[in-house]
Amino acid sequence: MKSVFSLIFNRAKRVASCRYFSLTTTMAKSKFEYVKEFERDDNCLPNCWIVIRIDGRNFSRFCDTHQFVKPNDVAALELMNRAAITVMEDFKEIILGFGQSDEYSFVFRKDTQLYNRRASKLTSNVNSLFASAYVYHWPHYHRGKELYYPPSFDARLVLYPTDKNLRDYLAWRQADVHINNLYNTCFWNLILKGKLTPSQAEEKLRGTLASHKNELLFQEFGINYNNEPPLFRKGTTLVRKLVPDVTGRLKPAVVPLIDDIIGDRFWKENPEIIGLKSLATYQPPNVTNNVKNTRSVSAASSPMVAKLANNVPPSSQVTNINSVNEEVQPNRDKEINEDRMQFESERICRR
Ligand SMILES: Nc1nc2c(ncn2[C@@H]2O[C@H](COP(=O)(O)OP(=O)(O)OP(=O)(O)O)[C@@H](O)[C@H]2O)c(=O)[nH]1
Ligand SMILES: [Mg+2]
Repeated sequence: MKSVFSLIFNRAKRVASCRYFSLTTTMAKSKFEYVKEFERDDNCLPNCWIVIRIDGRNFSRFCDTHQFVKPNDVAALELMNRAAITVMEDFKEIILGFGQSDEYSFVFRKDTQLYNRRASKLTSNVNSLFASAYVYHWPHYHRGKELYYPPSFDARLVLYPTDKNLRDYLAWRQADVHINNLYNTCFWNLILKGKLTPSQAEEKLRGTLASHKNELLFQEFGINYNNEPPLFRKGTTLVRKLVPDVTGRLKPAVVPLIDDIIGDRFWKENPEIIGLKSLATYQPPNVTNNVKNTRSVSAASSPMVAKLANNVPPSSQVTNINSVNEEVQPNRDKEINEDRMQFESERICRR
């Protein structure tokens, strides 16, 4: 009798404790869940290009600490490209990347539904993958050079409602490469070869136009600015193409190009990018007509980047034959435009 009673009692106790447990957890959920109400929706507007730009935080110090070559460190630029390629290999809805110095821009398809177009999700995921890839690939690009402290990047997301807005954004970033690089090439030549102090070099360049800087480089140092490596003058554009693998089968790959993306030609030759069409097959540039470009760029491309685009040789992979004409025959209009851009640019960075 006693044992039957204790059996019933224990059972009742178990049921009661289970009920109590589920009641308290339910209560806890309902009691605290209200905090979710503080979260705001940040979905991007539909049908707009989503651009995320990351930028190295205090990279002036980071580059000094790690003794990057001034004004352009090829290994550092290639590492930026490698980190960006990692991002694009993961986020397949990025249609184009553009990078220079310590920054990279990523353009998402305007119809992407990734993360329900939530701005914070997109921005933070792209940014953190870029930063971790930068650190992950550091040893390969800076062989034997210690990474003294973890780099970090800021990130912003901007929406561009029209194709023109997007192209103007990319043109703005590429014009920035040109303005900064021309200034920096003059600045460091004045210091390293001209033996001026940084403040003397700064004084000498203050208020000068692009045409004047071109002249200064040529007259004082025998440098034709147009022969400087295209990587330094134009930045890197990452696009998706179909590239033959070792067996000849076409596979999608992220391909680094060094090309003018300000003018119409690039967009006419690669209409699938903005048109959101199927990938086009990568067309290696005509090597005969591309000697000048190949020479200067091959020094700036790595076997690693070449491997990424499925065995396309580095020199052909990152050049474009059509940019040769622009470089050989810079016209006056272009120069005037550059001068104007320079005046308009309030941010001229010195390295
Ligand atoms: N030596 C060297 N420095 C570079 C190179 N690329 C970028 N940098 C440095 O990175 C800086 C990038 O400019 P900013 O992004 O405006 O400056 P920042 O110091 O990163 O400052 P915040 O972005 O505002 O945090 C340049 O001014 C250079 O100091 C390179 O190839 N060589
Ligand atoms: Mg920066």
